[in-house]
Amino acid sequence: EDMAAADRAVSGNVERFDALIIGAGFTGLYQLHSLRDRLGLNAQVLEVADGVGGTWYWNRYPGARCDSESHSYCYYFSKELLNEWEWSERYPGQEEIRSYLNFVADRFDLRKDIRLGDRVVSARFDDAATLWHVTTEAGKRYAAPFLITGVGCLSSANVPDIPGLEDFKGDWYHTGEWPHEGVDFSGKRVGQIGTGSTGIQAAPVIAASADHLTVFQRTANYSIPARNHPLSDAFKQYAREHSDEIHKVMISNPNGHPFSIEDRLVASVSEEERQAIYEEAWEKGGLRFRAVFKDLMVDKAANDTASDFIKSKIREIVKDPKTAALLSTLDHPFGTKRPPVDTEYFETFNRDNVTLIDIKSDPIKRITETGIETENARYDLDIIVFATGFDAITGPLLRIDIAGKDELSLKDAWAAGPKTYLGLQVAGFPNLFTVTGPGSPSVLTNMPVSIEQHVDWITDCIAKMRANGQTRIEATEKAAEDWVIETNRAAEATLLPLANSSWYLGANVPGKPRVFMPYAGGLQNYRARCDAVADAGYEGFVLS
Ligand code: N01
Repeated sequence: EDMAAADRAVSGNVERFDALIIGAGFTGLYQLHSLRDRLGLNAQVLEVADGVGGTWYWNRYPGARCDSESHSYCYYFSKELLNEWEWSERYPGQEEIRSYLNFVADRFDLRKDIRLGDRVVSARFDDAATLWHVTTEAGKRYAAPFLITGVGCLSSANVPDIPGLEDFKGDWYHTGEWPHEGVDFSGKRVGQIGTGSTGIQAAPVIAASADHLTVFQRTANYSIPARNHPLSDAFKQYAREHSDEIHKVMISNPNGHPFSIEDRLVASVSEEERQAIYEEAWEKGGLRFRAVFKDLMVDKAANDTASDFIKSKIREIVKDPKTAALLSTLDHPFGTKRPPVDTEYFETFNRDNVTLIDIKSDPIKRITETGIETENARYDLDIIVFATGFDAITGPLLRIDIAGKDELSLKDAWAAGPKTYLGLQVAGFPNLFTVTGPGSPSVLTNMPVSIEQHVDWITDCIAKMRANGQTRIEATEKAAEDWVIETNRAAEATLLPLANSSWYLGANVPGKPRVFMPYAGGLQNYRARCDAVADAGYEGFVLS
């Protein structure tokens, strides 16, 4: 009877599929492959960009590179794929990751089931027919019983609402929507707003070609040197031959990276040893720095030792004492905002053509025809770069007009902050799966590892439903409420909520509810929980 209702609901100009997937990044590509090639479903990916790659399609700003090490920033579901692809550097650059995802799209013949260049604007659930109706900007209409979002956590650009931007006579760009032809900075006076991971990567590269770079800093940031380098043949061979072991490390630790957190406390070593450990980690570089002690993210006193070490490094590197002080006056513990990884970021402030402006003490008042005006000064600029981040995690979902049962909109359901069960489903929105959704570890981890876990869980779930003749799965309100409590509890057990201006909390977007969005209890624990829920017959979900 359901099928009959579904068929009635589908009129001539609605294309019908078994599953619709939004986004052709890491998530969408693997989800399509899994549903189509493992389960034999007729699945379709809808993507706004003119190519695959997701985050790595859009973020073409100067210096764009991943902070995860390349041998871990890829899919592990296929041995063949692992063997066929070779990364060139310790950290993969934007263009190399984009090439990789294009390679994956070709390798698994995915393109024929991906529609590019059209934005999904709405998704509405037809309760009687158990069918999601999806509409795009171009007016295309699709329908499928399952809808899976692979829209990413950091894909909704946040351009701050600064008065006067429309008057600016120069050019301005947000790093997350960078022009494909690139930007020529030579001979230009460039202003950059934002000193997060993006700004910290971009500033050294912009400074190298601009006439002058002015960095507008609201909140100073920690950063660890990346120490990027070409990968040796020996390492490439090692990574290929040990992929099982590397993968095991990645899925059994809290953050999905290919290294374990050292099983020692800061207080368990002498001050001298501690200093030597930090020095060595600083020399090795990258996010591994955070893993040298197990209590850095849970004990403020322990964290202070790492923070102090980094502050002293900043003061050592930056020659001008006033600039050094601005860069090393930090208002949050190390790691409570996503720690950036850099190539010569602090060194950049020793260049003659770079100025740091503290907009905490002298806030930006407006943008004028000729540049940026603060309360106390004017800066003439030819180009403004907004490295101002994203409406993270919930933004990409909420900009689609999603409505579940009884016309309940996702916006209303999440008015006080996101509420999901396991970050995978929202009560009242049957058969909608949100890959790396709020309430899942997502951005606190090496993303491809989290993505593979979600995609595998969803694919297994749909496979089991089909085997059992079930057509609908929905998280219960109670399970979602309990999960919100657990997500809060997990965050409270760490120092993470101490960063007041963190995008993890939504604090970077005015008016956004302040809720710690990702699940901080660790990817390995989260994975075990998801598996246990499935093994218990999808506890907390209602299936029919
Ligand atoms: O964005 P951010 P991002 N006026 O939100 C400032 C991932 N990523 O694009 O801290 C003035 O971190 C804001 O200041 P404040 C990674 O997970 C990964 O840099 O809010 N300033 C901050 O300095 C990362 O965390 C990689 O006071 C304003 C900056 O802009 C996430 O993406 C590379 C402002 C925004 O920092 C986001 O990073 C890049 C305003 N109105 C990114 N609004 C790799 O893996 C914001 N700011 C390499």
